[in-house]
Amino acid sequence: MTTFSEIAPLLEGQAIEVPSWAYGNSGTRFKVFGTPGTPRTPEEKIADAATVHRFTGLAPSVALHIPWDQVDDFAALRRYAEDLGIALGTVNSNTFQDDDYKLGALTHTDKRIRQKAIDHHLACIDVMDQTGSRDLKIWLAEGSNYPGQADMRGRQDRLAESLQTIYDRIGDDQRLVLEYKFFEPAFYHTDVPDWGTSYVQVAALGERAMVCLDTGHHAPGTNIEFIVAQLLRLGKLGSFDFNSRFYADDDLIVGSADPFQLFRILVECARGGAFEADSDVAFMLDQCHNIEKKIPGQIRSVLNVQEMTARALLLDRDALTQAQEDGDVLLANEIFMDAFYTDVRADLAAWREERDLPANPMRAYLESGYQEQIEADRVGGTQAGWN
Ligand code: PSV
Ligand code: MN
Ligand code: MN
Repeated sequence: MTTFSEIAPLLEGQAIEVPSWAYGNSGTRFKVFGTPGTPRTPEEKIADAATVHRFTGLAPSVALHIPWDQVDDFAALRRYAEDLGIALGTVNSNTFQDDDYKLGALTHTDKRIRQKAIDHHLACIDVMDQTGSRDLKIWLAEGSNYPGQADMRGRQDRLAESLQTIYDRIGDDQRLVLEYKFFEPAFYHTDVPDWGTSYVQVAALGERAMVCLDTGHHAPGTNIEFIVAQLLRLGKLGSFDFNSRFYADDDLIVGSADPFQLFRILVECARGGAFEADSDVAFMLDQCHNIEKKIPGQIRSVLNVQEMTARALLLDRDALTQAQEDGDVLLANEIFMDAFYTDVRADLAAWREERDLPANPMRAYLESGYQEQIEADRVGGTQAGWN
């Protein structure tokens, strides 16, 4: 049996990066509902991210999206964040909102457009140099809608070339993480649709190029924990974008649609050493809060990850290995499910109190007055950047 006090040290180091865009208004193509108190500036998004960290102790950094979080002085933005007790994290590029990129960006047949997309990534690296960010995260909206529309193979070659130029500019302490997504906005083929393609592309670049696994970017029924195991085995799992989905790229609160799937993913993380102090795996959220309040939505999200992490760490690995080696199918499954069904909420509340954190971060936030304050202060909050 593994006890809660045995896993407490591993929980200590848990850090879940929050996305700046989670604090902006977002929605679907049908409607973006405004939420009172929505940030109007990158600084206000950072202040909200810092608030999530203050109440949970779990979210010490916030990811930026360029140009959604464009400011004149990124060094000043970094100081602003640090004064609030958090760091600026992953920088996300954006090559999906410019008319030039309608038929591709890093894969485009036109050299001028490819260069424009490459230059945007180089500008993102300049930002990282100022913000102290380690990771450049690239998600590409590239692909085609109709068979015959594009030369899929030629696009892979151009992608490799463009990524190489970007990678060559990455600093010694920085990384390039390439995210995959099986469809949307392109519907016939996507240039980086799966972990295999992402792996092939980053493996060709070098050690500091890794795969980003967004939990919402797989076909229904995909065994995501298998992909986690494989990428950890290959030393190429750079980061997670956590969220939940029922149907497509829903970007719902992580752990809300299928907590058991989150548990299974985190079990493979534990198995693969991703919670060890020397692990480089970055845990991030990539979510939007379309109808719920954003800060409570983020608080619930990081708590869901913490709770499932605790349950995954409680898995009695020795007993499980024994049952597996004995070929005891049902016992192995029972041991696995026992960990999943363990209620860790009281232990986590006590654990937080020992660390001067509120036992119930959600309630503490709701009682803090922060929400009422931002709703009164901020008029005309901006959209997340897209919908
Ligand atoms: C689009 O699918 C997406 O949700 C990707 O997951 C990116 O990580 C995110 O947008 C931000 O660019
Ligand atoms: Mn993502
Ligand atoms: Mn997505």
